[in-house]
Amino acid sequence: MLSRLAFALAALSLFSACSGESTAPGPSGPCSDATLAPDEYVAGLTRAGKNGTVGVKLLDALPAPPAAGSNEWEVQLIDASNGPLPNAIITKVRLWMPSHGHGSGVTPTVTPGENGKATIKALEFVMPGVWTVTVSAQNEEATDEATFAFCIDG
Ligand SMILES: [Cu+2]
Repeated sequence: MLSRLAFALAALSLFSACSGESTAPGPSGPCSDATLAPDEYVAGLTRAGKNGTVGVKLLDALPAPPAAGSNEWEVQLIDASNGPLPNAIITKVRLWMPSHGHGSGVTPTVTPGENGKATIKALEFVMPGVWTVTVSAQNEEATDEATFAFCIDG
């Protein structure tokens, strides 16, 4: 009798564990690959440079959050303390879909502005999913690159 009760309790706890899992919102949609952790878009989002020298601040995105189709970003090159780097320039902007292993097919254009700022146009996210945008930059002393990742909805 006691062992039956123990078994019933064990079965009940197993059941509740499973039902608990099933009610949790599971990953779904175009960005369900759990190995990729896209950024949550906010104006002013910063990404440090890989080498710790030239990072990028995403001042504004059009549309916001980034979406499928053609996007335009206002960015600013920044140092490790998020201060502007007036003499840094962007050398390359690369779009990539890590889970599919392909890029955009469209080369973004960069127009430099004041105080390390730049306008990046023709950011073409050609399909839904997680996209990375890697901004390569350099100043007098260093070259660096900073990468954003966003979930692009269909
Ligand atoms: Cu793709």
